[in-house]
Amino acid sequence: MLDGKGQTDGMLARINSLREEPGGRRFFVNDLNGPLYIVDKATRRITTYLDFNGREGRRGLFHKLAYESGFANGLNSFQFDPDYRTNGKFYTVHIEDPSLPGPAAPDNANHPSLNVTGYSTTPPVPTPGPIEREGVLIEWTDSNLSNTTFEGTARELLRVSLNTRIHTLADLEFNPSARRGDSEWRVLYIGSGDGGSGEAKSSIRMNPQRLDTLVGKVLRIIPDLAEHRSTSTLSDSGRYRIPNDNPFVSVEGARKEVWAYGFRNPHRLHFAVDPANPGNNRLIADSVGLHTWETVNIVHKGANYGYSQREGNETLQPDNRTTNLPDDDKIPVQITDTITRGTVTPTYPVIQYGHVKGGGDAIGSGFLYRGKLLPALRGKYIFTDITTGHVWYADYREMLAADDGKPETLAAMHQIKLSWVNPYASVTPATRIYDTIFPIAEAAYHARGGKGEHLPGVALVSGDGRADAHVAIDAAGELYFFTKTDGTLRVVTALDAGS
Ligand SMILES: [Ca+2]
Ligand SMILES: [Ca+2]
Repeated sequence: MLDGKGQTDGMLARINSLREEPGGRRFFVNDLNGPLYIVDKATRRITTYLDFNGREGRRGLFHKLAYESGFANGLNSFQFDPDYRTNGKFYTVHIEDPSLPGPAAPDNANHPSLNVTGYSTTPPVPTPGPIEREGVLIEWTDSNLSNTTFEGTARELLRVSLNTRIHTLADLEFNPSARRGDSEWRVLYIGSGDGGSGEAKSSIRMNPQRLDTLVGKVLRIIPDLAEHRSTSTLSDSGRYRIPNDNPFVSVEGARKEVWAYGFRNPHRLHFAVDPANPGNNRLIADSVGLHTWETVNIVHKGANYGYSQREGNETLQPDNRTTNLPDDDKIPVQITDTITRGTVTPTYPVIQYGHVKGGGDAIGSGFLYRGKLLPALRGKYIFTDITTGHVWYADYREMLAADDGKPETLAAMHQIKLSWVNPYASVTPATRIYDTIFPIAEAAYHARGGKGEHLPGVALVSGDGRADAHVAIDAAGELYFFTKTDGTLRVVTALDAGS
């Protein structure tokens, strides 16, 4: 229970993502505070599978876990290997504060079934400027998938230096339509935030544009050294491979891992799969904006999404205000801070909304709905605003049409209203329709002991309180909502799609 008005960080679960285990029996849910939980679908029993939080006498694995505050710090994301049922592998990203005491390798004192023999860390991939955090990608292999405990090995794949505590290494996605033998099979896409560099008024402002950094990018790697050997090269660290068809592998000075660049915080990736037409499958990145535009982007190989020279479909000026695009809409291809190689026309979002009333402060997760419970939403991309708790949809075909090289064409957004019965009320009330998930999270927060008048946190558009609203889908494509601030996970069984 909560006992005060403060941030719920460290007190309630800060669920950051939910994934259904291949095979469909259990959900895995990661909590920024450190635990990776298993939720049994039949019994709803919750078990702590791994705990990453080994800070200051805590029992978890990592002494340097940075989890206390800031957004997307802690156990940030995880993803199952496409061949998980056979190989037991999954991947995690967590955030460390390198200035904290203790080793960076996992301490298995309280997790003896994790075999750390031979485990070693990797040198952090440098990022120009001061460093406050490191984003760490680890491959885990569980030798027994039939229980709720981890027993097996782990291997650090990648460690990225981050300038500040915001916009960290984030989401992990495999192409769900890839099959064994395809060039995309078991190829991992990584959303890598800019570490806060792009809004700085110093030289690190160029980091998201620089091809010699891994920040402000979507990265593409092959985690398994035995996979695609003839069509890839070994990474500098020797821990993963890099596909030969990545766009910058032959550009001198560029990081070969880069798939697309010029992002501020592409913290949510989603592979949209169109069952009717595989030609419509796309990788989508939801990226959080600075002062003006939240964006949904269709990710193309080698494309430059403009940040920190663009935000949404406008120019971002050095003072962080936005203005109209220039007549000659080109920006240099930046290899380092001083070396450029030609110019490129930026690629623009297919959806954007402003930091205004009716909009929001920070885009959350999004998914192309393909479930059965909500037929009206099939073929729609559903996404949230984190702070206000707005839920919207856009027609996926409109999004594909807006991916046309023209900054002014965008897919329309439509509000989704939520029907909810408050289970915390003393008398069972009638079902109410809500415009956002915010009041739903607030009711749960109060029922669980939250004493603040509103949810914790503050933001420009949401005002007092942040809903921290996210959406997820299960293997059948059905929707789930979760809100970090009240620590609650909800299944969506029906929606009233408003206009
Ligand atoms: Ca196990
Ligand atoms: Ca367009």
